[in-house]
Amino acid sequence: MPTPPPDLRSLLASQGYIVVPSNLTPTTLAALRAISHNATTLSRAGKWPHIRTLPRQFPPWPSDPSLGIWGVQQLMNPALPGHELFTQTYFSAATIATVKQLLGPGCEDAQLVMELFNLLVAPDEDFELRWHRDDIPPSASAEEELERLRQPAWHAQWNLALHEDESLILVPGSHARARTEAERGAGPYDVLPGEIRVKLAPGEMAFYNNNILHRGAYRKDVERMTLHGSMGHVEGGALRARNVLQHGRGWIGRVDLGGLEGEERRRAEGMRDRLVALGSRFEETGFSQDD
Ligand SMILES: O=C(O)CCC(=O)C(=O)O
Repeated sequence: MPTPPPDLRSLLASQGYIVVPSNLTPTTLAALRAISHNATTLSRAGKWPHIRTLPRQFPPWPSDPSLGIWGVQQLMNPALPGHELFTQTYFSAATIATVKQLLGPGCEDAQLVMELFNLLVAPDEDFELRWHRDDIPPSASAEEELERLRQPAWHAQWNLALHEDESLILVPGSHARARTEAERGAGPYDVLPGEIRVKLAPGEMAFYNNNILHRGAYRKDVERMTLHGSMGHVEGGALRARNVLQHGRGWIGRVDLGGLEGEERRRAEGMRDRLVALGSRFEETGFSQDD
């Protein structure tokens, strides 16, 4: 009897992360590497202003790359060369199918919302992110953490590695509980009990709960090109609005879906329109974290 496919939603709920194949063909993987390399070169040369700059961990990032960069933002912005393939990759059938499984039984196209698609790259200097939860500040009490962690995630977030990547460090299970005393007392870059590095081969994706305790450790001499995306559910409302819109909003309505066809195109248009609508409802979202 064939082995049934793993229940990805249960696995994500228990571990806080999962690793799955992206089903990218070798040709698409090579093409994504080429446009990612080009986007990184433009960013380092000051010709693409939407970047993650050193030494800042959270948005808003300045657009001056002179201290170095660790990411390129807004891959689906039609002003970025290569946006067509980035956009096709974001809306790919394989990603949509996994996201729907993770968002729960009965999740339909009409409930999906376009969110972010960025690129994380090897920094110009070795650089580490502090332990954090994306949308809960470190000042939160245990009760406040639990209150937030008990709410449904209303989105799926992933890293899709174009080269081998083991930069993401997390504590499995920590998305479902408040920090322990040891975690609260630890330094920003300390080794935490139970931490693991998420190891991805080229073409693999890690989906993770963005409120799991996690950090990043990046080396300038280790190639990194990892697509960093998220997709939401319409029920996410204000919770997702801040998470997504703090990364900039001018590009959203302009995303070019001309490279998609039929059913895929209609689904993507609906997703984009729902993000535009979210932006109209939440004009001032502020930022999730202080840097
Ligand atoms: O580099 C990574 O994979 C993690 C990035 C991260 O933690 C963040 O953007 O908040």
